[in-house]
This record gives sequence, C-alpha cells and structure tokens, in this order.
Amino acid sequence: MIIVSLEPELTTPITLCGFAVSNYYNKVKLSLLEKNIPFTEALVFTSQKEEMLAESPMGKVPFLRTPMGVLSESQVLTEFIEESWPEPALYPRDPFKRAKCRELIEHLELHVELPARRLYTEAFFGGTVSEETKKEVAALLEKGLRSLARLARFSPFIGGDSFTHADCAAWVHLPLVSQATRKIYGRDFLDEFLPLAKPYLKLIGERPHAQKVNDDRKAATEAFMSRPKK
Ligand SMILES: N[C@@H](CCC(=O)N[C@@H](CS)C(=O)NCC(=O)O)C(=O)O
Repeated sequence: MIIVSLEPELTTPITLCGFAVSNYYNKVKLSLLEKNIPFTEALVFTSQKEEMLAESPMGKVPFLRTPMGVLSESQVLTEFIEESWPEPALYPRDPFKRAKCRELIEHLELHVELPARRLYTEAFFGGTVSEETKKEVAALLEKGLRSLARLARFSPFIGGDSFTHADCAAWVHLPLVSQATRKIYGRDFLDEFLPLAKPYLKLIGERPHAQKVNDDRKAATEAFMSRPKK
C-alpha cells in the first residue's frame, strides 16, 4: 500500500484572500480558526481586472492561495480545508449526517443568502432596489426560511449537538437576512420564519473565534465605508 502524505506541502501556510466585510470570507475564516489551521490573510477587493480573474474567475471573494494553486468558491474552500486537515472534524463522521450538514449549507446559501443578497445594495450600500425585486425576494425568502426551519435543529447547533461548518455558514449569513429585511420591509424575516435563530446566533457569537471574526469584520466595515470613493 502506498501512503501519500499531504503534510510537507501543507506546512506552507495558506492565504485566505478577500476582505473581512464579506460574509463568505468570514464563513471560511471561522472554519479555519475553529480548526486551528495556520493561515495568513491577504486584503483583496472584488474586481473584474485580469490579475483578479486569474485567481478568482468570477472576480469574487473569498479565494484561497495554497502551495498547490488557487481555489475559489467558499464551499470548495471549506471542503478542501476539511479534507486536508481532518482534525478537529467540523463535519460528522457518519456519511448521512455529513450530507445533512452539507444540505443545511446548500439551503442557507441557495435559498436564503442568495435571494437576500439582492437587497444588499439598498440595505447596506446606499443604492436602490426596484419594488419588483423586493416583492420577488420577499416570496423567495419566505419559502427559503420556511424550508430552513424544517432542517435546522438549533439543539444547540444548527445541525444538532456538534459545531460544524454549517454553523460557520449560518452565523455569517443569517444576521444579514435579519438586517436586510428590517431595512427593506420593516419586518424581521428571521424572527418571523426562524424564531429560534436569534438565541442560536448569540450562542455562536460567544465563541472566541467568532468574536475574533466579528471584531475584524467591524474594523473592516468602518474602513470600507470611509474609503475614498473613486
Ligand atoms: N458563491 C460564492 C459567493 C461569494 C460572493 O458572492 N462574494 C461576494 C462578497 S461577499 C463578492 O465577491 N461579490 C462581488 C461580485 O459578486 O462580483 C462563494 O461561496 O464564494
């Protein structure tokens, strides 16, 4: 039997690229911190410039520089991290439970965060969103959150009794849904359709690594908002 070790290459630190205002960046950052993986951070803003697209083909953040090359898409980063550094495990060992955990992440991102994202321009960045979009997003969010309510356990973690990558995703995405819907509709969709979420988010937010991510996020948000406009 040939045993291939990833150790030598992975002793070179990996670099998480993006900025700490991004929920997707913070999702991966929290996973890295919770797994005690050494990494560095590089401040990179979204762009469509060639040098950015060479590393992140959609010009999005986060992306991860590794000794073997660059990876984009936060969930791909999460999977790479888990497979490269299996301990401490942030997925259940059992394949079915592991799949249930990934199912939560998919639901959160496809059916909750993605529709909510269409509100962010107006909710957070001073832009405007059409009434038609607001109506469409409200219906999608209601459906997405109701579906998430069927899957989420909150006992005490989103998937059950252990902290997983699904908590890293939920903790960064769900507060934005609450803030954006309050701003746009004057209603908190999280309270309405996922009432157990708030105490759960508080619990996750008390974790030291979550506090670190949050402190960095606040500092980055201030810097981002006061940056010189082009
Ligand atoms: N599916 C992507 C989403 C990442 C994403 O949307 N990132 C935002 C920042 S939070 C971004 O880069 N936006 C710029 C753009 O869409 O061009 C992932 O999971 O990495």
